[in-house]
Amino acid sequence: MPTNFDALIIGAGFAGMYMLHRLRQKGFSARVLEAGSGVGGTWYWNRYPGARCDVESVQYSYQFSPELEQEWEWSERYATQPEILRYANHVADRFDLRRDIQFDTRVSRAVFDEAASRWTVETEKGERFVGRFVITAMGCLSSPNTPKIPGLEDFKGPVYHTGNWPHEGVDFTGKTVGVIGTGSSAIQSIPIIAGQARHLTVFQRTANYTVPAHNQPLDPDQVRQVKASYPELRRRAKTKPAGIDFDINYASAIETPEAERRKVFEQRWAYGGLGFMASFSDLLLNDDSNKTAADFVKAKIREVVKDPEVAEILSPRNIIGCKRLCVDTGYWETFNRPNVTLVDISDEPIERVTATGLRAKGRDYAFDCLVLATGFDAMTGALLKVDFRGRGGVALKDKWREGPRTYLGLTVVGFPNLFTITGPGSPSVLTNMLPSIEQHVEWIADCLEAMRAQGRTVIEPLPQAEEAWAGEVGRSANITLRSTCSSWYVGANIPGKPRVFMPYIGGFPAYVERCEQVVAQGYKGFALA
Ligand code: N01
Repeated sequence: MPTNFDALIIGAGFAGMYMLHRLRQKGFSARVLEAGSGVGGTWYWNRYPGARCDVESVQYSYQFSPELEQEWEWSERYATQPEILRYANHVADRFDLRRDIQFDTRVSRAVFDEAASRWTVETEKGERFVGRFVITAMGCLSSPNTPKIPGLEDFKGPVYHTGNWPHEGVDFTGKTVGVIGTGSSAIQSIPIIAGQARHLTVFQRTANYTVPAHNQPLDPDQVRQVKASYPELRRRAKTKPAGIDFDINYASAIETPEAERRKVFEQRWAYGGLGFMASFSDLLLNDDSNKTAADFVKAKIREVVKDPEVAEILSPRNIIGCKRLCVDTGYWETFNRPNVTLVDISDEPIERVTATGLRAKGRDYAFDCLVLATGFDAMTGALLKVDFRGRGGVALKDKWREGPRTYLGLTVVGFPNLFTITGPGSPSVLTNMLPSIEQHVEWIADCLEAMRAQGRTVIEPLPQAEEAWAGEVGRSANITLRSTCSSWYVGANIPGKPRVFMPYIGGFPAYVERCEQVVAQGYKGFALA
């Protein structure tokens, strides 16, 4: 079996699959190394109950193939995890991708050989592959965070992590369950777990904002319309900061009269979904504007949750949209159920997990099973699990000790011929991941093609280009309120992680324009050898 390739791609989620397809189209040899036993990345691992995408299905899909767009039929406004995984498998089959994907293969180390200008990639099983280029497609939210709660290993029952859920599923019927965390994964899974469990106790450290999904089956007429006008939908989406075709209201919330403002929020609430944050253009720029939206949501919580004390605990104290907004189906309502208890641990961490449950705020709770909905070591976690060694044997984890630094979120000084799809410093998690992935994949494939045409074999960003880009990522983050709270965007959920706002917040259109300018100016900011 060959072990020498033009490119080695790490990960067979949406990024890795399309990267492989694109490189093949351009006549490059490539091999994908994937830790899981199947394609799908995020959608392969995150099989917790209620998992679905909160970007609408007709937008959370590939656009590189009009035939694929036409033949695939989404069934719901927001696709479930099983449906998205079926889609990923369909893509793998349709484009005959599996023959170049090696499954059950976790990459542990990648070393750049300066003399040969090639990477050697090692796997946990001790296999070695050589590639001119290494392209990471490992996802931004793919390294599950298991907090170091004392005693976690003492618990006698099963412990499940939402980000690494058993493939056979879990039936909570008749069980007592404890859930730790109230982020997106918890907010999606809690209503379903509550519907099965004898009793569910939710441990909440930070209350979160969530907006109703109003999910529904897609109307066939609507699907026909979308299919007839996909290019137009995609074009519109690409003009929006998040790469999602939201209707953005460019008015200021605080400057809009109260009655009118309320009407706008009500309309957005009734429509549902992440577009709520586009109710007004200054919700993440102006504290007073933000407060109008936050107060609106808190009033909704009080309307739904019958026990005023519980409603108060569920009401977030930070600004709305600072942590990633959640989208739910029946989340607040769940706390009206007699079999659900909410425990506020904002002022005191969980003391310890015990053999039979856990101890928090001086009280013991007993469970049959425990669910950690505790998120991910975002954006850098998966990358730094691989021991990348660049020029002079320098480790990526040392280079990024003070936080990640990249040029365009795609390349790193000292790590030639390494590309990071949706890497830190790119819009990635602040956008619809699919168009962001496609834009990176196409940029990288075009770059490799241009290098081949010019007889170049090594590409590396210049230190001043990386420095300038890091400055721009930081400056744009500081303009918005988004960098002000303790979110995974800034690494605050991982003890000891440097606090750096990791994604580029300047918006998808501005970012794409910048990437295109770099190419038009002869790969400005790069040294090509
Ligand atoms: O993770 P999170 P997630 N003790 O980090 C709590 C995407 N996603 O898996 O906020 C007690 O948001 C933590 O508390 P705090 C989406 O981008 C998308 O839910 O740090 N609690 C928090 O409540 C999302 O943002 C979809 O104070 C602890 C929770 O665990 C991202 O993935 C669906 C704790 C973690 O929330 C991550 O979401 C799901 C401790 N020691 C996810 N440690 C879509 O629909 C952590 N927590 C596309």
